[in-house]
Amino acid sequence: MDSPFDRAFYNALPKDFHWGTATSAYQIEGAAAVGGRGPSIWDVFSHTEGKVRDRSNGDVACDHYHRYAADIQLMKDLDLEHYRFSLSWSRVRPSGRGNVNEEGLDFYDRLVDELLAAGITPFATLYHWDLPQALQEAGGWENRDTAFHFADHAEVVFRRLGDRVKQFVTHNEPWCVSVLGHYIGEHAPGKRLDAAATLTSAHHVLLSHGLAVDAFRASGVEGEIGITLNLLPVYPATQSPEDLRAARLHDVFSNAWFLDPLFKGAYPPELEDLFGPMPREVRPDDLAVISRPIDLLGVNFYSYNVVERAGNAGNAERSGELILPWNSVAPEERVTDMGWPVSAPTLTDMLLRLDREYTKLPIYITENGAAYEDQPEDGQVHDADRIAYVKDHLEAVAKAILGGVDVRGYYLWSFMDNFEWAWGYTKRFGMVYTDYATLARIPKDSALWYAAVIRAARAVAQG
Ligand code: IFM
Repeated sequence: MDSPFDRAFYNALPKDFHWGTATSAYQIEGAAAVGGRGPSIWDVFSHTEGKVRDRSNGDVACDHYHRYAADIQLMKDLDLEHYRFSLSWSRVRPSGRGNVNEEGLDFYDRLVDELLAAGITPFATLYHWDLPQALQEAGGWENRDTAFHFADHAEVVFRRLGDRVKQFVTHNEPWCVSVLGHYIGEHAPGKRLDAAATLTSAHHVLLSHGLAVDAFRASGVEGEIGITLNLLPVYPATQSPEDLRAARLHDVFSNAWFLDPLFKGAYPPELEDLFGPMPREVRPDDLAVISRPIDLLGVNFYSYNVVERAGNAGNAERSGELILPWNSVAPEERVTDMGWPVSAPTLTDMLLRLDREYTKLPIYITENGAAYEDQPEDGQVHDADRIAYVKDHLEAVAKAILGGVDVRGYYLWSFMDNFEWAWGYTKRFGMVYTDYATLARIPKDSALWYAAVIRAARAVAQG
């Protein structure tokens, strides 16, 4: 299959651009009760009636725990060069603190060795939402101690994998941990409408990030560390002061809440307009820890929004029961199977803005992709929509690079169809199709297309 890009596209990218794909532990590993793994909040949540659309859970998922070698062989066959995975905290430390489970660490050791043997560079996420249940029972992310337990856990991982893994992110999408987990209730631990818990959990996640960065520096590991945020460009429907204010508040809610403390050492004042006063758990000295210098920023990107002011409570947008002071009016002529509007140029905008307003650090697109209703036909999956989505977003990345943004890599979400949290197995994000009845993997057209893109990029880079 020919690459759809012209030479100018490849020439825009740095020669060692990271071509990769991404997954997370709970979404693919399965083996929930194997090898000494302790339960996480997602085991408990997914086994609670009414929490997951198709009543499924991650007990088996893609069974990657047992099939990792074949999965890595498939990655190699697809010419992938980089792989972002997450570690299950409760596989490494079943209760979140105290005893380390050597069998759990051994799994990640084998995974990393197998990747390196296949010529694929590992990129590790330390936390992708699966908090050990024992820590939740002690208050979860609302308890300040959890931040310190996370840093201890991170240190164990650095010591064990840091000789071979050279890039880490502490957290994946703190917004989801806090808002989906403590306000909207769609994610574990499933708290709803608790503004104090929402602000406090977000703060402790950020604090734990800073503490883990300190642990990384102290470990002496030669490598890079950062954090991954899910960012959403927000545009006002008109230039009226009311719509501009609505867009600003939505931006605070989705982006500045996390970007500001990390890169400016302060929370945006408008956060209080949304959630009320900052709880006392937010200690002023914490901001210095949260804003410790990092080496890279991970950006997860899926969609965008256009908003107008909410005229009154009756037509304001509801998120859970949170009455948000804006109405979403993004055009919906092109949406994914998640219902998320698609507009790749908004990714360019977001990257240019990060460079302008927040950081000159290397940026990695640690996730980008789309769910579509894929169906195998005679052993093939023709996912033209996904190819178009990824192509447009890669072009948007190249445009940002030409605009001066230091983007170093792209990790397609996801390597294979997997457990999509509250949506269970009903949404398919993979470039590889997972047949959940047999657990067979079928590379979709997008996987073959992406492999061709990578091969062409390699040929250009080699001159
Ligand atoms: O599947 C998730 C992933 O775990 C985090 N980022 C968004 C993806 C799609 O919803």
